[in-house]
Amino acid sequence: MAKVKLVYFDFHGGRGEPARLALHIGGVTFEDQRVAFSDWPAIKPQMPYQALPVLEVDGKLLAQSNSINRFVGKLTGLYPNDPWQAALCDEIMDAVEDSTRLLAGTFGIKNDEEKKAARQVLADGPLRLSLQQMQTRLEQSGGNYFADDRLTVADLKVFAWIKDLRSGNFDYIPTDLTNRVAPLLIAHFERVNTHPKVVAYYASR
Ligand SMILES: N[C@@H](CCC(=O)N[C@@H](CS)C(=O)NCC(=O)O)C(=O)O
Repeated sequence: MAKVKLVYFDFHGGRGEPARLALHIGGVTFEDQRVAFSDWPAIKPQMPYQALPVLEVDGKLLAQSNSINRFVGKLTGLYPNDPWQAALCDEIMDAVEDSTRLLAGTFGIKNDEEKKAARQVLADGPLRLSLQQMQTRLEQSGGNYFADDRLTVADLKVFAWIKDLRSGNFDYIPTDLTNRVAPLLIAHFERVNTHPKVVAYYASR
């Protein structure tokens, strides 16, 4: 049995959360290394792209969140075998990455008024559009899951993203944005959130 460690920051969300959930759902024993922000500068240079998440498997490092999600999805049975369904799974994970990058682009804005303006533009424009597009893709895949008509890492990726958007952690991103513009994503969020293994995961934290 491979020795697996997931290295990510210490919060429920972000790019590391889908892999944590997938490993938990799949019953894979793993070390959940949570890096304090104060420890990050010392660890950063050792990471392949100086960023997290990073998955360590028997001492070997794998970076880039969606690559980790695919690998973990294959380990846990949460990634489609069918090439087309796998591609749909990849597509939605990349769509979430596009939006994540846009929001991450505002993290470094020091001036609060500038940050407010930038985030309002995002919320009213590209983030809103992306949520609507994801909702359409969900409908086109049958309405319940994004690929393979069952839970996959794609659903966990969207779940973690919607969780982040609703968290209130991002000033000036309205927490009800998804409710207003993409209600089917909220229904999808609840579908994942009430999965017995997801309930058990958060209850254990
Ligand atoms: N493309 C990368 C982006 C990774 C990334 O930017 N991670 C953020 C956290 S979500 C990070 O490590 N930030 C700290 C830093 O860049 O110093 C991925 O998908 O994993």
